[in-house]
Amino acid sequence: MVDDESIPETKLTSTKRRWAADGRFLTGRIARPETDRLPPGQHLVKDWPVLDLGQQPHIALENWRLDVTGAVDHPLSLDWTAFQSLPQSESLSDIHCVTTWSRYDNRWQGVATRDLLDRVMPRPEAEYVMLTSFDGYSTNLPLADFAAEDAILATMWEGAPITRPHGGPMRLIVPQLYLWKSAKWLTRIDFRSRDAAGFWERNGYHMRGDPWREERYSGD
Ligand SMILES: Nc1nc2c(c(=O)[nH]1)N[C@H]1C(S)=C(S)[C@@H](COP(=O)(O)O)O[C@H]1N2
Ligand SMILES: [Mo]
Repeated sequence: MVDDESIPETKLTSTKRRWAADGRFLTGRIARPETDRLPPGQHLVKDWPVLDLGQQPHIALENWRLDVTGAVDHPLSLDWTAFQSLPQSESLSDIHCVTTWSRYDNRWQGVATRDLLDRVMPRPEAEYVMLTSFDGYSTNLPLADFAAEDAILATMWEGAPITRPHGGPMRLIVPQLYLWKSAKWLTRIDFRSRDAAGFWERNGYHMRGDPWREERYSGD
Protein backbone atom coordinates (compact mmCIF):
# COMPACT_ATOMS: atom_id res chain seq x y z
CA MET A 1 0.00 0.00 0.00
CA VAL A 2 1.13 3.47 -0.81
CA ASP A 3 0.46 5.86 2.03
CA ASP A 4 -0.31 9.48 1.31
CA GLU A 5 2.87 10.71 3.00
CA SER A 6 5.03 8.94 0.42
CA ILE A 7 3.44 10.74 -2.56
CA PRO A 8 5.45 13.85 -3.32
CA GLU A 9 3.46 17.05 -3.05
CA THR A 10 3.35 18.60 -6.49
CA LYS A 11 1.34 21.55 -7.67
CA LEU A 12 -1.03 19.12 -9.34
CA THR A 13 -1.73 17.03 -6.26
CA SER A 14 -2.14 20.11 -4.11
CA THR A 15 -4.60 21.63 -6.57
CA LYS A 16 -6.59 18.41 -6.79
CA ARG A 17 -6.68 18.16 -3.03
CA ARG A 18 -7.91 21.75 -2.83
CA TRP A 19 -10.63 21.01 -5.38
CA ALA A 20 -11.73 17.97 -3.41
CA ALA A 21 -11.83 19.99 -0.21
CA ASP A 22 -13.94 22.64 -1.92
CA GLY A 23 -16.31 19.98 -3.26
CA ARG A 24 -15.61 21.49 -6.67
CA PHE A 25 -16.71 18.46 -8.63
CA LEU A 26 -19.74 17.53 -6.59
CA THR A 27 -22.02 18.69 -9.38
CA GLY A 28 -20.28 16.25 -11.72
CA ARG A 29 -21.93 13.19 -13.19
CA ILE A 30 -24.61 11.72 -10.97
CA ALA A 31 -25.87 8.18 -11.53
CA ARG A 32 -29.59 8.37 -12.28
CA PRO A 33 -32.10 5.56 -12.46
CA GLU A 34 -33.04 4.62 -16.04
CA THR A 35 -36.62 5.85 -15.47
CA ASP A 36 -35.24 9.29 -14.68
CA ARG A 37 -33.06 9.46 -17.78
CA LEU A 38 -35.17 11.94 -19.74
CA PRO A 39 -35.23 15.40 -18.10
CA PRO A 40 -38.60 17.12 -17.58
CA GLY A 41 -40.18 18.63 -20.68
CA GLN A 42 -37.85 16.78 -23.09
CA HIS A 43 -38.68 14.25 -25.84
CA LEU A 44 -36.37 11.71 -27.40
CA VAL A 45 -35.05 11.99 -30.98
CA LYS A 46 -32.98 9.53 -33.01
CA ASP A 47 -31.50 12.01 -35.49
CA TRP A 48 -29.25 14.91 -34.47
CA PRO A 49 -30.65 18.37 -35.30
CA VAL A 50 -28.27 21.24 -36.17
CA LEU A 51 -28.80 24.51 -34.27
CA ASP A 52 -26.60 27.59 -34.39
CA LEU A 53 -26.50 31.27 -35.33
CA GLY A 54 -26.24 30.34 -39.00
CA GLN A 55 -22.54 31.05 -39.53
CA GLN A 56 -20.79 27.71 -39.74
CA PRO A 57 -17.11 28.68 -39.97
CA HIS A 58 -14.70 26.77 -42.21
CA ILE A 59 -11.58 26.31 -40.13
CA ALA A 60 -8.59 24.82 -41.91
CA LEU A 61 -6.61 22.74 -39.41
CA GLU A 62 -3.51 24.92 -40.03
CA ASN A 63 -5.51 27.97 -38.89
CA TRP A 64 -7.12 26.27 -35.90
CA ARG A 65 -6.15 27.47 -32.42
CA LEU A 66 -7.24 26.93 -28.87
CA ASP A 67 -6.30 29.63 -26.34
CA VAL A 68 -6.71 28.92 -22.65
CA THR A 69 -6.51 32.17 -20.70
CA GLY A 70 -7.46 34.00 -17.53
CA ALA A 71 -7.13 32.77 -13.93
CA VAL A 72 -4.82 29.81 -14.58
CA ASP A 73 -1.20 29.15 -13.61
CA HIS A 74 -0.25 27.94 -17.10
CA PRO A 75 -2.07 29.66 -19.99
CA LEU A 76 -1.95 27.73 -23.24
CA SER A 77 -2.13 28.54 -26.91
CA LEU A 78 -2.37 25.29 -28.84
CA ASP A 79 -2.29 24.57 -32.55
CA TRP A 80 -4.02 21.45 -33.89
CA THR A 81 -0.95 19.22 -33.55
CA ALA A 82 -0.32 20.29 -29.95
CA PHE A 83 -4.00 19.80 -29.09
CA GLN A 84 -4.01 16.31 -30.61
CA SER A 85 -0.96 15.36 -28.53
CA LEU A 86 -2.93 15.85 -25.27
CA PRO A 87 -4.23 12.63 -23.66
CA GLN A 88 -7.21 11.24 -25.59
CA SER A 89 -10.39 10.01 -23.93
CA GLU A 90 -13.75 8.57 -24.87
CA SER A 91 -17.08 9.31 -23.22
CA LEU A 92 -20.66 8.20 -23.76
CA SER A 93 -23.40 10.67 -22.93
CA ASP A 94 -26.92 11.94 -23.56
CA ILE A 95 -27.50 15.42 -24.96
CA HIS A 96 -30.40 17.68 -24.02
CA CYS A 97 -31.31 20.73 -26.08
CA VAL A 98 -33.35 23.57 -24.58
CA THR A 99 -35.63 23.35 -27.64
CA THR A 100 -36.89 20.11 -25.95
CA TRP A 101 -35.14 17.32 -27.84
CA SER A 102 -32.78 14.85 -26.22
CA ARG A 103 -30.56 12.24 -27.85
CA TYR A 104 -29.19 9.24 -25.94
CA ASP A 105 -25.84 7.43 -26.10
CA ASN A 106 -23.55 9.71 -28.07
CA ARG A 107 -20.01 8.37 -28.23
CA TRP A 108 -17.41 11.14 -28.14
CA GLN A 109 -13.64 11.09 -28.43
CA GLY A 110 -11.28 13.94 -27.70
CA VAL A 111 -9.60 15.59 -24.72
CA ALA A 112 -11.35 15.29 -21.35
CA THR A 113 -11.73 18.73 -19.79
CA ARG A 114 -10.08 17.34 -16.63
CA ASP A 115 -6.92 16.57 -18.60
CA LEU A 116 -6.87 20.15 -19.89
CA LEU A 117 -7.42 21.43 -16.32
CA ASP A 118 -4.43 19.34 -15.16
CA ARG A 119 -2.28 21.24 -17.68
CA VAL A 120 -3.46 24.77 -17.06
CA MET A 121 -4.07 24.59 -13.29
CA PRO A 122 -6.95 26.97 -12.57
CA ARG A 123 -6.23 29.33 -9.69
CA PRO A 124 -8.37 29.18 -6.52
CA GLU A 125 -10.41 32.21 -7.62
CA ALA A 126 -11.39 30.60 -10.94
CA GLU A 127 -15.06 29.71 -10.49
CA TYR A 128 -16.45 30.31 -13.99
CA VAL A 129 -15.49 29.68 -17.58
CA MET A 130 -16.30 31.81 -20.63
CA LEU A 131 -16.15 30.04 -23.98
CA THR A 132 -15.68 31.81 -27.31
CA SER A 133 -16.02 30.23 -30.74
CA PHE A 134 -14.82 30.93 -34.29
CA ASP A 135 -18.32 32.14 -35.28
CA GLY A 136 -18.34 34.78 -32.52
CA TYR A 137 -20.62 32.72 -30.27
CA SER A 138 -19.95 32.78 -26.54
CA THR A 139 -21.38 30.97 -23.54
CA ASN A 140 -20.59 30.87 -19.80
CA LEU A 141 -20.68 28.07 -17.28
CA PRO A 142 -19.47 27.23 -13.78
CA LEU A 143 -16.02 25.62 -13.65
CA ALA A 144 -17.58 22.74 -11.68
CA ASP A 145 -19.76 21.88 -14.71
CA PHE A 146 -16.91 22.34 -17.19
CA ALA A 147 -14.84 19.97 -15.03
CA ALA A 148 -17.46 17.17 -14.94
CA GLU A 149 -16.04 13.71 -15.44
CA ASP A 150 -17.76 13.22 -18.81
CA ALA A 151 -17.16 16.72 -20.21
CA ILE A 152 -14.96 16.53 -23.29
CA LEU A 153 -13.35 18.73 -25.94
CA ALA A 154 -14.67 16.47 -28.67
CA THR A 155 -13.16 15.92 -32.10
CA MET A 156 -14.97 12.65 -32.93
CA TRP A 157 -18.59 11.49 -32.74
CA GLU A 158 -19.49 7.83 -33.28
CA GLY A 159 -15.99 7.07 -34.54
CA ALA A 160 -15.78 9.79 -37.20
CA PRO A 161 -14.59 13.41 -37.12
CA ILE A 162 -17.34 15.78 -35.97
CA THR A 163 -18.80 17.43 -39.07
CA ARG A 164 -18.59 21.18 -39.55
CA PRO A 165 -22.33 21.76 -38.94
CA HIS A 166 -21.99 20.04 -35.56
CA GLY A 167 -18.93 22.08 -34.56
CA GLY A 168 -15.97 20.32 -36.17
CA PRO A 169 -13.06 20.22 -35.96
CA MET A 170 -13.58 20.58 -32.18
CA ARG A 171 -16.49 21.38 -29.91
CA LEU A 172 -17.12 21.13 -26.23
CA ILE A 173 -19.62 18.62 -24.84
CA VAL A 174 -20.94 19.20 -21.29
CA PRO A 175 -23.68 16.57 -21.03
CA GLN A 176 -25.13 17.72 -17.72
CA LEU A 177 -26.15 21.15 -19.04
CA TYR A 178 -28.42 22.11 -21.94
CA LEU A 179 -26.57 21.85 -25.23
CA TRP A 180 -26.30 25.60 -25.81
CA LYS A 181 -23.46 25.54 -23.22
CA SER A 182 -21.57 23.10 -25.47
CA ALA A 183 -19.80 25.58 -27.74
CA LYS A 184 -19.18 24.42 -31.30
CA TRP A 185 -15.99 25.57 -33.15
CA LEU A 186 -14.45 26.42 -29.78
CA THR A 187 -11.33 28.60 -29.82
CA ARG A 188 -11.00 30.26 -26.39
CA ILE A 189 -11.54 29.08 -22.83
CA ASP A 190 -11.22 31.93 -20.32
CA PHE A 191 -11.18 31.22 -16.56
CA ARG A 192 -12.79 33.90 -14.40
CA SER A 193 -13.61 34.72 -10.81
CA ARG A 194 -17.00 36.21 -11.75
CA ASP A 195 -19.79 34.94 -13.94
CA ALA A 196 -20.68 36.94 -17.05
CA ALA A 197 -23.37 36.27 -19.62
CA GLY A 198 -22.54 34.75 -23.01
CA PHE A 199 -24.61 35.16 -26.18
CA TRP A 200 -27.81 33.30 -25.28
CA GLU A 201 -27.50 34.21 -21.61
CA ARG A 202 -27.64 37.91 -22.62
CA ASN A 203 -30.72 37.01 -24.65
CA GLY A 204 -32.79 35.52 -21.86
CA TYR A 205 -31.34 32.04 -21.34
CA HIS A 206 -30.40 30.78 -17.90
CA MET A 207 -26.90 31.41 -16.48
CA ARG A 208 -26.54 27.74 -15.44
CA GLY A 209 -28.87 25.69 -17.69
CA ASP A 210 -29.38 22.45 -15.73
CA PRO A 211 -31.92 20.32 -17.67
CA TRP A 212 -32.89 18.37 -14.52
CA ARG A 213 -34.04 21.61 -12.92
CA GLU A 214 -35.49 22.93 -16.20
CA GLU A 215 -33.27 26.00 -16.03
CA ARG A 216 -34.22 27.13 -19.55
CA TYR A 217 -34.71 30.89 -19.25
CA SER A 218 -33.36 33.51 -16.88
CA GLY A 219 -36.59 33.62 -14.86
CA ASP A 220 -36.71 29.84 -14.28
N1 LIG B 1 -20.17 28.21 -31.85
C1 LIG B 1 -21.44 27.95 -31.61
N2 LIG B 1 -21.73 26.97 -30.74
C2 LIG B 1 -23.02 26.69 -30.49
C3 LIG B 1 -24.06 27.40 -31.08
C4 LIG B 1 -23.71 28.44 -31.99
O1 LIG B 1 -24.57 29.13 -32.58
N3 LIG B 1 -22.39 28.67 -32.24
N4 LIG B 1 -25.36 27.09 -30.76
C5 LIG B 1 -25.59 26.38 -29.50
C6 LIG B 1 -26.93 25.86 -29.42
S1 LIG B 1 -28.17 26.99 -29.10
C7 LIG B 1 -27.18 24.51 -29.49
S2 LIG B 1 -28.73 23.92 -29.17
C8 LIG B 1 -26.13 23.53 -29.85
C9 LIG B 1 -26.54 22.71 -31.03
O2 LIG B 1 -25.54 21.79 -31.38
P1 LIG B 1 -25.80 20.88 -32.66
O3 LIG B 1 -26.05 21.82 -33.83
O4 LIG B 1 -24.60 20.06 -32.85
O5 LIG B 1 -27.02 20.07 -32.35
O6 LIG B 1 -24.89 24.18 -30.15
C10 LIG B 1 -24.58 25.26 -29.29
N5 LIG B 1 -23.26 25.69 -29.59
MO1 LIG C 1 -30.11 25.84 -28.66
